[in-house]
Amino acid sequence: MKQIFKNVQKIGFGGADCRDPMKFRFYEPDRVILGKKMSEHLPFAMAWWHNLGAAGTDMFGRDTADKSFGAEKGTMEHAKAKVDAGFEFMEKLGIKYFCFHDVDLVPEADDINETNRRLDEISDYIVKKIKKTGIKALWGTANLFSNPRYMNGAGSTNSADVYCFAAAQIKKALDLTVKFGGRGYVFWGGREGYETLLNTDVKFEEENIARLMKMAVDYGRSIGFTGDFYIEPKPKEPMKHQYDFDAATSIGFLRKYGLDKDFKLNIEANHATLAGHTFSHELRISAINGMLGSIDANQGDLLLGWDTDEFPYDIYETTMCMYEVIKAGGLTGGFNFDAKSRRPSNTAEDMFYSYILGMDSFALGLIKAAEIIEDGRVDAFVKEKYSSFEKGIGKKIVEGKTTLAELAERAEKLKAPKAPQSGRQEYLQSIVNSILFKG
Ligand code: XLS
Ligand code: NI
Ligand code: NI
Repeated sequence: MKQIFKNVQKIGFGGADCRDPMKFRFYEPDRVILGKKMSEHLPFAMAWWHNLGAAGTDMFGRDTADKSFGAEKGTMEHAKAKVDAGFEFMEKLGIKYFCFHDVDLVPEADDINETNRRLDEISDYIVKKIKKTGIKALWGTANLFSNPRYMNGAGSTNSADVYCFAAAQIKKALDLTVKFGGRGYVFWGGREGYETLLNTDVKFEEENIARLMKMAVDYGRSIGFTGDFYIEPKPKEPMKHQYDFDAATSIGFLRKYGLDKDFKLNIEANHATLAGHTFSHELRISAINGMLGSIDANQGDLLLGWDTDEFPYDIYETTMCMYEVIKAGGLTGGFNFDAKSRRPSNTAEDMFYSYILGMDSFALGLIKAAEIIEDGRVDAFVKEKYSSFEKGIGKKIVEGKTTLAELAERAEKLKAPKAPQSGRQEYLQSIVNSILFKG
């Protein structure tokens, strides 16, 4: 078959000092870290929409990159060319998974029956590639936000007919996810939110979203989907208020509607920062609730208040992310690069440089997180910090063997407590720095 990225060979490992831009400096798939191969710690995925679709258009200007891959855009030939390009791209980088929306795969037709026919055709073509390469879907999803019919929401719409279209798209996207061997299925509530309470019944909308998710679970299980469903929290954009604001909000919602056994969370770094949290915070909240499923690996710009979807390069962030992931025992999903090259990075080479940067940033983060854990000082400090709850009255509190009156009695006897132990934040940050940077 004709190569699309003729000038790029398979990306190998060059080592930290390597000056060849088409080599990894840190990502060595077979290197064992804490008893597991890097490739198992880091199941990377390509995002179909950004990598094969987004070509630089923004609110102020049109495409800067050529993503026609030799075919006319908007045709089934182009849809197939994207498949060819995508699989060649993933093979060259050693990426084993991809993520997709239904309408990333084919041009959407006016009639949903025709869109579904196109999806059948392209998915047969994709399955052939899957069989040849072993590359599978990490997760699939339905785009329930671009089409004008979703202007008032999908699960939260005021139109029962639009709700049916959302259901139809989810049904088809679940079929495709199963067909592509997907590990998960994502709900990102792009239009599930509101601008003003003056025209919104929040309670009703929330309940209707839950009903749609419940039906999706029932249908998924009925066709043999054994993976996880995920909510991908995001606080705003496109809507002013979105129902899946952050991890804590989404977990509360899932528990309220009895969806917590089938759902986990897909945490996106840039969404975490938009919610006013750190990426690590969102990962920790998910993990302690048994709901850390998958990650959309990108990075925002703290000076900008929207989802800039940049390729991650901040090693402090990737390190602290991997610290959380390792502690949580890994992901059932993986690391989807929901990221796009910057608008002026408009060549095919830039597509590769972007992924090399992202994969290397997470590989280095993994190496450094393992070093922090093996070093042990941070863990030891945290354990020691709470040690007053390991004995005496502290132990009784934890075991639920005391009363408010007994605690008050002890306080009265002590008259005033000793100052609690220092939090030592700066000492701990300096340990992390000493592991990250060797000078
Ligand atoms: C948008 C979301 C989106 C989801 C998939 O902000 O990140 O890309 O990951 O619908
Ligand atoms: Ni995302
Ligand atoms: Ni996003």
